[in-house]
Amino acid sequence: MLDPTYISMNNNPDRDDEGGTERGVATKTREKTKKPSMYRVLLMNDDYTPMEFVVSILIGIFNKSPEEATRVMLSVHQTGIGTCGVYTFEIAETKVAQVMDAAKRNQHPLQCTLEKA
Ligand code: TYC
Repeated sequence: MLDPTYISMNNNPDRDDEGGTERGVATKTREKTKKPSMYRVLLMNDDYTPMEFVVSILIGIFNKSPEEATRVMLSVHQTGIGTCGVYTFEIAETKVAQVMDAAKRNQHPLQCTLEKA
């Protein structure tokens, strides 16, 4: 999709074109930049990972407040699955890896995945 880009010329009274004769607004077209695809990071419930560990993951990796982290953790605990956040692919992939690494290091079976939003 083409879309006009406005290039400021000498119709701004605070600028001059050094005695030139340009008038008005020049336009050129450019390819519109595409919005990146977004990905949901999902947390799965299990029977063994401590609630406090899940809350600490949501605070430390997903930048949630303690209150929001507790709300998300309880929702996952009650429903089986929940969204930690929605990110571009690279960020979502990094967060999943950080969760899986922390779970492994602490010997918890916590599972985290991503899906296209
Ligand atoms: N169900 C776990 C427990 O009772 C807590 C828990 C919550 C585990 C969320 C994983 O994604 C999870 N200790």
